[in-house]
Amino acid sequence: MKIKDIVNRDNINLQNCESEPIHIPGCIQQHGFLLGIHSHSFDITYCSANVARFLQLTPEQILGKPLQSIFSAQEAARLKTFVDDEQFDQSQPFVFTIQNTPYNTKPHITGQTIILEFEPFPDGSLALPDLYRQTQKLVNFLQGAQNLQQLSHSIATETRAITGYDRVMIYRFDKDYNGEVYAESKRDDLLPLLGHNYPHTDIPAQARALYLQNVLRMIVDVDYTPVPLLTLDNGQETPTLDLSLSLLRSVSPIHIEYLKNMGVKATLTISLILDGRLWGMIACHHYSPRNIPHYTRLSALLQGYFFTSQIKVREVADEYQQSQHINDCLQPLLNAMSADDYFIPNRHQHELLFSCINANGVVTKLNNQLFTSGQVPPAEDIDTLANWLQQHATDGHFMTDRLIETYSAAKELSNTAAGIIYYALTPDAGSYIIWLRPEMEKAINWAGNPSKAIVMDSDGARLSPRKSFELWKEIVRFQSKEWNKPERDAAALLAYNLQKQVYMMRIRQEEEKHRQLTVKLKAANAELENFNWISAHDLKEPLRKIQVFASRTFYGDVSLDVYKDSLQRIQNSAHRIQLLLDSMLSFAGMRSTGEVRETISLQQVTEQVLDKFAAEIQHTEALIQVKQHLPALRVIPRQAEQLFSHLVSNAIKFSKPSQPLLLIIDYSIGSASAGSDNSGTSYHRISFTDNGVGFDNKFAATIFRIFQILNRTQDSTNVGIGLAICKKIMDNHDGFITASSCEGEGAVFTLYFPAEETPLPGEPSPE
Ligand code: BLA
Repeated sequence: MKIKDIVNRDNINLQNCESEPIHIPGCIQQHGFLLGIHSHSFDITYCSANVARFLQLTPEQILGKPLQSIFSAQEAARLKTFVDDEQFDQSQPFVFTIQNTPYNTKPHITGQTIILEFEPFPDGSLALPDLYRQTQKLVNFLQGAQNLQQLSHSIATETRAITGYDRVMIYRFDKDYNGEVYAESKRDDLLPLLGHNYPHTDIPAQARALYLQNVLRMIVDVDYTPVPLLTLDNGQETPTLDLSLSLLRSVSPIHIEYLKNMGVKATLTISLILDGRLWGMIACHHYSPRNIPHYTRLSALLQGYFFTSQIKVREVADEYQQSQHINDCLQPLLNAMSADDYFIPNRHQHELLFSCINANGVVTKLNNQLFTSGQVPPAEDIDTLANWLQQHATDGHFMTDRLIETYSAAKELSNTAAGIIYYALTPDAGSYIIWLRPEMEKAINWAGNPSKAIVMDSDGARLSPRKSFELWKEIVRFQSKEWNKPERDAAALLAYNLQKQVYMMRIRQEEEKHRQLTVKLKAANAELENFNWISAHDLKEPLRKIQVFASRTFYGDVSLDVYKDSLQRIQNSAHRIQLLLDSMLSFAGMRSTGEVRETISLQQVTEQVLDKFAAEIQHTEALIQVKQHLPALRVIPRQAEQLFSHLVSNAIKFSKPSQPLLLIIDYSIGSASAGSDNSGTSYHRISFTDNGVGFDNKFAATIFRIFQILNRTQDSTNVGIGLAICKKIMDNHDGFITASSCEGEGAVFTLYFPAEETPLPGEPSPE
């Protein structure tokens, strides 16, 4: 039967190399040979074209033959046992002896083929490394290294000592698989690569996937000529042989070109795998061809395993230190929060609020009120950003160190908000917190310009790997420092605590509203009771009179005089009922709702009122003085006028018959008198001091009740509604009125208007 090779001749170039099927090249490196054996029949189905160099048998003499035709029956039986077990102890070299030459053999199975790779022992021996010494050293590194980087240097140095490569690097990936030479040990005369960065394209995704399966690879001589794999041509489609786990696998020609451009002749690469992800590699370079014995490879592998076992521990230790520090800052902050229900309104300037997670500024919005601290963008930019976050962070959380990637306006915010952590505090847009970090210009030392990693060849037909590995500095802009885990956790904890505060605040505000409502309801109830009493008592009295006098006119013979007198009395009573009903209606109509407050001058109001009473004032020779100019306040204009009218007309009404009225209107600002419920709050005080009849001071409180009449004057129009209305008006203005007097020596009525309306925290300030 004819023989054919299975070489993959797809045209691989730099544009399609991301999809190069590197696991099925169909050829191997030339320092060993390969046999493929059918796992059931044990017939030889594949062999590398160079078998004759090792076995003195041509492919034609081997292919299709049973295994025993090459190996002794005993060796063939050993292999069968291995296949049945599907177990293979990697630590022991699987030594096949063919024609009295021992070969280091790596058997493994792919599909229905057992792949046997044979390498002559490079130094002709099976020398065991000094494992005790190696382990001892590893333990010393462990104790001596302060951090991961120091440990990396020790591992690089020791791996170089064990393997003898010219350069050994610990190559570390970032989250996008760009890499950095994190630690390096090298021959003195070589230029250092330490700190150089390489773009992710240098090790494409399929290569990284393969290195997760196959953790140790060698290129013995980059100038090798690939050796084709051969199989019998049975006229069917050419098969492929998966060499993923193979050691001799021929390497991607692009990577070979890459190494040649670097001047490297041989490599050894060991995968560093952490939590199923490629964390990095131990990359060894040699500037002449190099092969190392089986046990030396295993020793190098041990370095890799030891190192990866330490990465997590070291990272956790580093992280622990950071979180310890953050916790130290967090605790006083949380204490302050639990001590103050209005922490943000009162203490949003607390520096720890942003410094504890190493942010440079923080923006908090609580019930639509904005609080900022540290370095923050202008308010209108905050609003736009917050709206965007509200729409895009549908789960109420967003975090980035490159806002510019998702938010186009971020460029203008780079000096405050290149990176952010956002938490919504309520489902609506009214409450949130955003921590901010400015951009951190970062210089990356690329080995060559990464955007020119692929350059056109001189003939333009093919692409070739970049030839320049010279230092190329890139300045990365519009990015902040990354938010690490302890910082992210602390932000989440703070946001959670603030959320609780916001909800508590809302509950308290609801409570306060209800409390105020209850007070109003109580007052309304008291009024109603008064009304009841009035209708039951005050109204009944004139009604009864009407009945009495009306019946007098119905029955018996009454004289005209009596008749007239009765009619007169009926008319008086009806008039009084009319008056009482009018007063009740006007009082009931005194509601604060619906009437808009305006800033008006109370001085002007007073002057208008005095004008209104000018005739009476003149008539009674009353003297009314405004001692201190009255201020302009936010009041309901109609009610202010009513209020001042009542107080002036009251003073006139209750002046002493023997002495003209002297009424002094005075103004001051300050807290309410000590002992009052409202002491401590600041008020505009307007007092009306007269020299009239006054009243017994025991009525100082009840005087404001509706239909309270203290001084039974001749005036039948007085139903005792004026002061009740005054009180009502002051209630409507969130203020109050007091009265005091010494009977016969005049009275003082004082109005208290709140000096400043302090809004509840979180509520918009009044218009
Ligand atoms: C493979 N590229 C690799 C490997 C390394 C690198 C370590 C693993 C193979 C090995 O050598 O064992 C890259 N080697 C480096 C880097 C340093 C180093 C960065 O020593 C730094 C000091 N390579 C390119 C481009 C492509 C490419 C542009 O630069 C294609 C888009 C491909 N690299 C490529 C391929 C492999 C590879 C296909 C797989 C080689 C194989 O295993 O067959």
